[in-house]
Amino acid sequence: MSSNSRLPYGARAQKHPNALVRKLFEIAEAKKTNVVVSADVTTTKELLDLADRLGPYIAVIKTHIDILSDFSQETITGLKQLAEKHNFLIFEDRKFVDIGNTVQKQYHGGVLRIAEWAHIVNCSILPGEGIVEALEQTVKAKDFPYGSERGLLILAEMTSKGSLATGPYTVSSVEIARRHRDFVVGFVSTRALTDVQSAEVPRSEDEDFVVFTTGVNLSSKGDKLGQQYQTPQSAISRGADFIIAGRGIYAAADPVEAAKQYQQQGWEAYQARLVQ
Ligand code: 5BU
Repeated sequence: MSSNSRLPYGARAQKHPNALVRKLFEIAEAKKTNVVVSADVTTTKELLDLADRLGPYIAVIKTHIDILSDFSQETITGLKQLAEKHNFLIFEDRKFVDIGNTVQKQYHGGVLRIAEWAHIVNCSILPGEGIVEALEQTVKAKDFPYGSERGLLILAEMTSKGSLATGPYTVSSVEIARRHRDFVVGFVSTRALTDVQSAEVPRSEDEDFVVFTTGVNLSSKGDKLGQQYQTPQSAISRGADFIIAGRGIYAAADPVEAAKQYQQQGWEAYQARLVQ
């Protein structure tokens, strides 16, 4: 466990150089939640309805915008309004994995215009470091208006059975993140990666990457398609700063009650790991 994991979100917010991370930690502290709901529903109505009902209990909403059957401007406008209303951030789980020239178009343009509304996106480093540079260029462009409110997570590990995002791939993820600390705000991983040793890019004293952990579920161990779950307590004790739950919340009989339960358990586990 890193020393940062033992600090309160508020303290990390105060000394973090990245404006988006400061905002994220401030939200967590203000709302007493480290829950990210993965709102994997397939219509705009369901998505906005979930966002509005769960908004008070979450720090971030995670979307797969391309699974909506009726995506339109209304989807974006609605999500943005609810993010303001309930003070949460939007994370589009796009998992970019292509050459720089293509990901720039996928990020900024196209029908989804992800860069306009998603505070956070993620990418795999399978194509090499250029993918991070390309995405970073998009938000650093002079005419891009949301630059300081955009950040990238590197997909350093995956939760599915037999995942190949391990070993040298994970080490490279950390090295690339360390070289792009302006834009890479953290990782999607199943644990903190502060123990990753690299002679090439050693860990610096003041580095504070945010760890988002997917595959969190209170009542299930996995699904029939290879998903593997851990509990909020387990994820947070392994270094997760934010726990991501999908079906555990949105498919529950009462999603609001479920969100409150994840919020409580996530918050208690976070408090338990703080320096006493
Ligand atoms: P679930 O319903 O809690 O299993 O949903 C998990 C979500 O997190 C879903 O949107 C996945 O696409 C996403 N996910 C994941 O499950 N495992 C990973 O390693 C990554 C993303 Br990266």
